[in-house]
Amino acid sequence: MENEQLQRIDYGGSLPVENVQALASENLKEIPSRYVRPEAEFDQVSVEDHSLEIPTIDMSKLLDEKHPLSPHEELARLHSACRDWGFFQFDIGFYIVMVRQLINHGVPKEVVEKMKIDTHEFFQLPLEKKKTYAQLPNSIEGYGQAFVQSEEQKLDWGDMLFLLARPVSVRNMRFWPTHPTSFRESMDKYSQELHKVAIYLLRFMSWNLGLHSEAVTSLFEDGRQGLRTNFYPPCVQANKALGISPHSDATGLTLLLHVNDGQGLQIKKYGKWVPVKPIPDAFIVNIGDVIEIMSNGEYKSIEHRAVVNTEKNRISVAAFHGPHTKAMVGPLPELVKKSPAKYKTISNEDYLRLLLSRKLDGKNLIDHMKL
Ligand SMILES: O=C(O)CCC(=O)C(=O)O
Repeated sequence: MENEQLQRIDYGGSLPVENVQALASENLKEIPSRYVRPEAEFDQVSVEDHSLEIPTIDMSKLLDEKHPLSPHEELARLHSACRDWGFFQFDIGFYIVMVRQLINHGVPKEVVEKMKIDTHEFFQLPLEKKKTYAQLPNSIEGYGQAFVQSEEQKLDWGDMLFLLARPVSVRNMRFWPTHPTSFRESMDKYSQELHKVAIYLLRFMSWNLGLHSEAVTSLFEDGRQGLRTNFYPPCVQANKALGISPHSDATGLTLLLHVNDGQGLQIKKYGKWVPVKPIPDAFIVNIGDVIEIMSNGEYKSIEHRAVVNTEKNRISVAAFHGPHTKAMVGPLPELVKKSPAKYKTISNEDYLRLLLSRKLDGKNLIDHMKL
């Protein structure tokens, strides 16, 4: 337990900054200068280029050995999505049908819907109530903003609630909202379901990398899962602000859920920002830095960001999956036998400290890990 306490608090935190939802409700004519991001206005954004739509993976083909179409074809599509894009979407509906049949799964559709409702309700609470769960100094969990490391740093137009959800022993219930009353239960169920999905996907990736099926999953079974709910309020100067700064995810695998129908996620491809059009009821999956490192560069994490709009709130839930704390973060030994290591190997604890001492800035963490 002492060790778990250490695991919770020892990594550093984020400086407290103004609440963006409250700021947005002030009828501002202009946003404060710390939120003005020239790159939001001047970086190139690709429009209506169908060749740049992120791939969609059909989970029913992957999961059903008796599917009339060979799962090999879909495995090959998954492999190229991980290698060439680092991003893909899959339909929750297909997944739910298959998983119900395969592992007697319960009621995931309801789990996802309840998660959406409760997340939405949480952000509608009065500010004072939400602040009950505010981040504390030196803690990465709670309600606030993440990765603010200096008073000069530019800020994102969004608030978030970040919780460590797995392993269950690291949960700090201090930050788990009791309003709405079902939120804790919804988060718990959601966390469990998403962990299962992540393990499935990692198993497929192992096969695709020519590894035995447990090569990656053994590191993630008892791994860390963080749930980050993002709230992006409308912004009077939306073209000058960013909801979340460009970054690649430092963990292994992220599953992103759109709570409402707002569009805002963009990925960087061929030097331009490509808007992601979420398909209704789909998870958007992206490869994080840890999988790039473990796959020795075969799979690539990809830079992404979120933009905001003048009209509507946008809410998303990102579920990050990383290896267990005692794992080493480095290219998998089986892969290094085939080609020389392209990344350093360090302990996961050191890796997490490194992550939390930085601001979000493109792929700066992975650049640091490159040999
Ligand atoms: O809200 C989004 O679309 C992106 C969220 C994200 O990148 C994150 O939470 O790390």
